[in-house]
Amino acid sequence: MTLYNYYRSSTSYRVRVALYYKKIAFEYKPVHLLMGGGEQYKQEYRRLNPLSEVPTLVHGKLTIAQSMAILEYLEELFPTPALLPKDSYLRAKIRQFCENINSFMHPINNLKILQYLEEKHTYDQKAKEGWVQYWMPKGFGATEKLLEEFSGRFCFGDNLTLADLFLIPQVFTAQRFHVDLSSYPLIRKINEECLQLEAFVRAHPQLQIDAPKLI
Ligand SMILES: N[C@@H](CCC(=O)N[C@@H](CS)C(=O)NCC(=O)O)C(=O)O
Repeated sequence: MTLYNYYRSSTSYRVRVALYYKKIAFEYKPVHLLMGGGEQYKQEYRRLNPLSEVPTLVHGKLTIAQSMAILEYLEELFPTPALLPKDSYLRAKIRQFCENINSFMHPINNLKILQYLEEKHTYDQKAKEGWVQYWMPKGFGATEKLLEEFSGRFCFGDNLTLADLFLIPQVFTAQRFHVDLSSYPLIRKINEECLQLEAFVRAHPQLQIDAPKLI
């Protein structure tokens, strides 16, 4: 398998955790989202992903985009260790949780949206942070409510699920934009818990081959 991705892309981070957690060997192909106007726009990459986004998984002759679709594919091909429980209601609630992040929260902080605000509406870094800080808590509020009902050691009980793979990268992005997380004790607790796990350590943005070196 080959994963086209970018070190600090939260959607890429989700997939990396699954690959490490399920111990699936893969080749890491960096797609730099900023260099030279963004490698995601190169013709060669657009053939794999016409939306010009990461991640994209290539498995032999098969190409899959959209992190949720990739994760469901990996779960079906490599069911152990499971990232979804057997119970249909819980599976649906986990997908609801993931979609809150994927459909509501993530697009708000997506690079191309922020670039548009900068280019067309002259947003500077502070204004972009204000934008993210306005919207993201609405999603985290709904997330915390779900956690009050379903969480244990992790988002849904004591087993790791897809919900954790969506939450932790979103927290990473929130921290980049200095979103105040003090009102979300469960989110913070689960974030700390997950960051101890080997799969999250290995998938962490700062450890990826395309991450800038910290001096
Ligand atoms: N819903 C997609 C979103 C993918 C996405 O937006 N990826 C971002 C990085 S986190 C991206 O490639 N952005 C490129 C850009 O905005 O130009 C998924 O879950 O895979």
